[in-house]
Amino acid sequence: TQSRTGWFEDARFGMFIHWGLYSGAEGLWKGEKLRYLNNYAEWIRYRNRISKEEYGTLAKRFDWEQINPEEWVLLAKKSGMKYIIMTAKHHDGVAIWDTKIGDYSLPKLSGTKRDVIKEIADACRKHNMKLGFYYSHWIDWAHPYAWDHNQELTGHVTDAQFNTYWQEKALPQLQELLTQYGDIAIMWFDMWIPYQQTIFKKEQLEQAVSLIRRLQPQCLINSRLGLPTDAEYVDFETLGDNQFGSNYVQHPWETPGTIAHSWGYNGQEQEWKSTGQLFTSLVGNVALNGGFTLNIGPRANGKVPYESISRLNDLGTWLTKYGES
Ligand code: FUL
Repeated sequence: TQSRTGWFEDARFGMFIHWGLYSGAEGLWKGEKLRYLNNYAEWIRYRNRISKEEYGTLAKRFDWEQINPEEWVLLAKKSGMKYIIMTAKHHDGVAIWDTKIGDYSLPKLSGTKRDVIKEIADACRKHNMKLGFYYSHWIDWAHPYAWDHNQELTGHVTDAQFNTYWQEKALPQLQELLTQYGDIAIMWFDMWIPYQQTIFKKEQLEQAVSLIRRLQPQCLINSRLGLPTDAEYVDFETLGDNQFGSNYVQHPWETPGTIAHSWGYNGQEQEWKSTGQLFTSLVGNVALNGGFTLNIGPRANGKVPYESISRLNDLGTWLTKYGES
């Protein structure tokens, strides 16, 4: 795997983008703040117990005149970042691209022909930026048979039902992402407990690995897929959110961190990290031979909040001056 991961080990710094239907809620639902302290704006459907239909109405808040993914790519470039990980489907189960698997996608819900995944892929190609996709393979609140880890929204799901979700939605959507948008540098999965404690069977996760290896042999797979971390399955480790370098890891690794508290845009955000904290994370990860994937949450009109832009500009200025390119 050395050759496959070489660029990633050199890259060190990337941009994570959390942008989806939840961005339209801005951390508020019918005047009510996100329920429970310490929770993320991209979890609002779950936290505030919003029905699938009502949640779908957030699509009306997207301002397609203004949305321009190229701006995100240019911001990443200017900030000294070498790759972008874009949320293609988060836990809410809403595909950001024009998926053929069902109607619950951002383009269909908002009645647009635009495909932000295609647009960001084109912009990345144009500006020589590596692109990866975040795909929530485990949690999908939009599918009745996907596994809700607390079984609060979907209730009990049998193994056979879960396999229906896996075969009919997850794998075909992965196939779309891997075949319609050119070279994909990373597939970033998100499961934070070992698969044995979930509904997943090893074979199911292996099906995802073989699909990726077959369709995009250079594409990297992160450890949150949930399989054991041997080279065959995992190209790099994703450490805990906002943590860095706490233990020795044998693979290339990254820490995903967010610039505020939430990952998705939250109009109520009160915990912007300082530029100093972000420097510490970047330098701390790199000093320990890892990488840092720093998240921003653009608004439903595509605009990146000023608080994020100013911090990224500071990091970019410093990297231009002192960093190795
Ligand atoms: C976590 C998710 O639950 C968060 O919403 C976010 O996507 C973060 C990167 O990973 O596991």
